[in-house]
Amino acid sequence: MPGHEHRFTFGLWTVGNPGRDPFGEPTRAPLDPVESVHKLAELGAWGISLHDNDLIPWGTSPAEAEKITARFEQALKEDGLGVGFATTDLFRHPAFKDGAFTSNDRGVRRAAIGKAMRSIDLGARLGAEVYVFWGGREGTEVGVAKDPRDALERYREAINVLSDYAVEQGYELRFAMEPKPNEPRGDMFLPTVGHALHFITTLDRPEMVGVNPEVAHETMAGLSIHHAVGQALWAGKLFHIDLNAQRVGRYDQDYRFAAEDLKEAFLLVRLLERAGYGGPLHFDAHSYRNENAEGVWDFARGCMATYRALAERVAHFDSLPEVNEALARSSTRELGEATCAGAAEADQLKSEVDSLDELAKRGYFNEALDQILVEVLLGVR
Ligand code: GCO
Ligand code: MN
Ligand code: MN
Repeated sequence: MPGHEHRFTFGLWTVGNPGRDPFGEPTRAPLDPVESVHKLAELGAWGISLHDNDLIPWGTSPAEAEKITARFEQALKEDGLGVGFATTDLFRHPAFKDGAFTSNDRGVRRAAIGKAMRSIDLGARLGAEVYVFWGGREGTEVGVAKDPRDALERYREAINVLSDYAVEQGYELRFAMEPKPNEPRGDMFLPTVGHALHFITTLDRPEMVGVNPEVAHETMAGLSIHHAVGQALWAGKLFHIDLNAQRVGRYDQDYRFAAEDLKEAFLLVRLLERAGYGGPLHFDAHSYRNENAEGVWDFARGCMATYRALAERVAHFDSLPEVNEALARSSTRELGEATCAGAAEADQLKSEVDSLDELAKRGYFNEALDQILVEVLLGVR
């Protein structure tokens, strides 16, 4: 069983996913958040994450909300579970149909910021360390209806106001932007990790804001999550991560971690382990729709077991002498060395152009290196 050192977390909406899809009604009964806490603790998770309305359904009276929150706090305390991240549901209410922070309607934008403020209060109370912004409805189907420059300016305004708010309240929260290319909107703003990283540089408090990349989201865009997370780490901006699985070119599938593309999952785990990423390892996925309540917990166990198995395979891979040798023949570590001493070397660099024909003769040993990786993954090496 995993222990707290792994910092595995699950969203209340992930294990609580009732199996609804655009073609069919729920196939599983709703799950009490307190029951999710107990069950996840039993399975060895470190914590949970939540949207405001996962815990407090929309329309609940303030008195009732207080009761629900206190009961939930108590459950977390009893089970020793933490809160990985908190976030705001800015996509379910019909008023958000044109966007939340980027709705064309100023009234909706103001209410969206207010809802996020209330939800930040809740997150801080529950001890969340990260506050996530996933732009569920921030986007368009009809491009002509929104100038993307205006939309990004409003997005920026909202994050600036909310970061000021969190600081003024004395909350120790860091923000993480979660990019996604589409679904539910036809095209979403901040579609990839790269877009989000640039957006962060435009903020008033860039040091407070990082990214929350998700395996499925980069994969939907046909991109490599390994590269996306690499760039986030390189920028010092990997504040959180959403782990799941997805096939390229499909609808948003949110499968159990590493249920698809084991090799990319291996590369991702290797990167996280080598980088010493210490944040929550959050599974933002759900059980297949044809599972019942029992299958949900198979799903949760599976996510954690696969992460640990991949981490074990990674350690084994890196311990093999033949891997060391293959990496040397691929010049993998040479990429870690500076290329030159600067423009002062101009004459020398220009003269080295003449070595290109000779340099073209070498191979990079990638076939052999990748074959070792595949055999390690298959357990035959
Ligand atoms: C999705 C997203 C969400 C977010 C969550 C927290 O594709 O629906 O991944 O699950 O992670 O709303 O912001
Ligand atoms: Mn997702
Ligand atoms: Mn997510």
